[in-house]
Amino acid sequence: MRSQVVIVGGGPSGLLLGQLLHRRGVDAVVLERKTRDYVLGRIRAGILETGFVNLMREAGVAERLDRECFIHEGTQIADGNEMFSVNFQELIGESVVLYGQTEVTRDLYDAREAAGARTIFNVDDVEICGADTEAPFVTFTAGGQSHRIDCDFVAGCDGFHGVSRQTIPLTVRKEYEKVYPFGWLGILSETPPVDDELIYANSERGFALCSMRNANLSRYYIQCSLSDRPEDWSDAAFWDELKRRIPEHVADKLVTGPSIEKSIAPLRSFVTEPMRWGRLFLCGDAAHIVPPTGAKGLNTAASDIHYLYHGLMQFYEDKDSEGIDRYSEKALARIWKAERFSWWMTTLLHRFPEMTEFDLKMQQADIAFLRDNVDAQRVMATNYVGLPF
Ligand code: RFL
Ligand code: PHB
Repeated sequence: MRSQVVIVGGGPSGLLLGQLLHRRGVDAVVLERKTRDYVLGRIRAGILETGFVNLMREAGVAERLDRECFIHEGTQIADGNEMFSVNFQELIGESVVLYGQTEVTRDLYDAREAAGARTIFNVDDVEICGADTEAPFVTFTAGGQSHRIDCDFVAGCDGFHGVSRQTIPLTVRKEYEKVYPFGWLGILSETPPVDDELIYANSERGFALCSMRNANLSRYYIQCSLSDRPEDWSDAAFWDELKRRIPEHVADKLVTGPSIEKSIAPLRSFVTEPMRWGRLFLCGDAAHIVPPTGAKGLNTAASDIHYLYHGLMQFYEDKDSEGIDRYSEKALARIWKAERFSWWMTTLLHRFPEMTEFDLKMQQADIAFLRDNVDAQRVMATNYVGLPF
């Protein structure tokens, strides 16, 4: 088999790249380890930056997104019983969009199928070979048979646990990592959201986030211990704990109900450099992870895809390799800023086990400064809505 590009991983990064390339006549096969239903069952991101939405439009897959998304002009920050808003629209004239990652992925799979583009599910033993030569190829097994696809380029879009990053020799690759001493326990429930906007809450009992998917679907998170398991938390225990971490006047109007999904995510900051090795390019979670506090994970994937897509088109249409040669440098410049912002929001809002009284005072001063200072709010708004590509 031959394909101009092989995309390893059929999550949002791989699917978006595949769709953009397909629209411009570049053939790209997607290899996915799981089934489509499995990928669609993962509840993850909710907040999209304008840059992400624009890429979905460019890929011709934003029709439902434009119709069904919710525009969020700002967010609420709670500190104990106090709450204040950071209004992005008033501060910098921009907003973010709420549209679940599940829906993004569904739209991309639907478009891929409608276009007749090739996706191979349930692949195993993926190996990326000859990435440092002019003639790379990818081998894998599917349906009990071995396969080989020769290609011009490989896009490693296979998430944090994928094989693409591991393909880059340790002598070339440098990894930067910070593991946080807590996780997020998240639930999805068919209840109306407690507020029109997201509420990021710092409390003495730890962080909480009130988010949503639509008028009758809420998404809530609480900071939890890394040793907790979802089954340790009954729905009643979750709701009790959430109510104790958000301001009383918000807790009073919280509508509770049975959870339809419950999961725990560990929190990590991670970047690998470089993001390119020969003809292999890493994109999205394969190259970097942020803690979810700044809502940046999927959005940093989008900027990678933007740079790689334009680089590949420049190569195929203009025979110019400048875009792909500068891919890693351009992508990393933006990623480190998103890493800093996500780390800052995480540090601002969580209780760390080793926090001293001094650390607590610093955190309180940081929140008070944000509450009282319009320039501090503008800095937060600028980062939250997303830096330009
Ligand atoms: P994914 O989504 O992990 O997809 C990778 C795909 O590759 C497949 N795969 C392989 N396929 C073939 N061969 C192999 N060897 C393979 N190994 C793996 C996997 O099955 C999978 O289908 O990575 P991608 O596409 O880079 O997308 C990244 C995003 O999923 C991620 O950054 C976001 O979900 C992060 N995130 C958020 N991002 C935001 O921008 N806004 C948010 O509001 C937001 N909230 C969140 C989040 C992530 C969370 N969790 C669970 C970590 C909230 C949470 C709780
Ligand atoms: C979500 O709705 O799942 C969500 C929203 C904002 C975040 C993280 C997750 O920062």
